[in-house]
Amino acid sequence: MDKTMTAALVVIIVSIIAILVLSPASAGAGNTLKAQAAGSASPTQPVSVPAPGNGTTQTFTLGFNGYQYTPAEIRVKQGTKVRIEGDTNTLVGCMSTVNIDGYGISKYIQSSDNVIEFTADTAGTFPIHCNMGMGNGKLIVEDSTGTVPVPSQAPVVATGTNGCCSKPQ
Ligand SMILES: [Cu+2]
Repeated sequence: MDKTMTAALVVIIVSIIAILVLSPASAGAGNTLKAQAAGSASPTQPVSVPAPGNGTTQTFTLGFNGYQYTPAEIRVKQGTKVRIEGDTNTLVGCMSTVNIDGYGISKYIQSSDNVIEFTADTAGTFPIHCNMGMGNGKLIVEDSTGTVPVPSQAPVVATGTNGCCSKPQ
């Protein structure tokens, strides 16, 4: 009798503990899953765009996949401070020099100095390319209405072979 009572009490106590422990845990797991779902959805979205002209800094890592820049497009709103960190593992050879037409940017990317910073104060589409016109990148700056004005310059057409840019020179 005593053993049975004790066993019954143990079962009840264990059950209560299990309910107390598992309930918050399962709720927490649910929240974690939701957070992960929200996080995993963002890479499929376009690059996040802050409110225009608020001076927010957006940071991008610019690399080269052997054919074009990654990301191929950098899209921001007018007034955003843009910080581009060049990937020195892939921006090699002629790709070490990153030019952004219309912003007067021509930057030699090296491990000791791989940052390009500017304020995207002019709306439009601006080609990003190496000194040989390769990389096929774009800086796209939306104006305050979310519109991108007609490109101020014709896109640069790559004329060489990709091989030249994939090896250090
Ligand atoms: Cu190149």
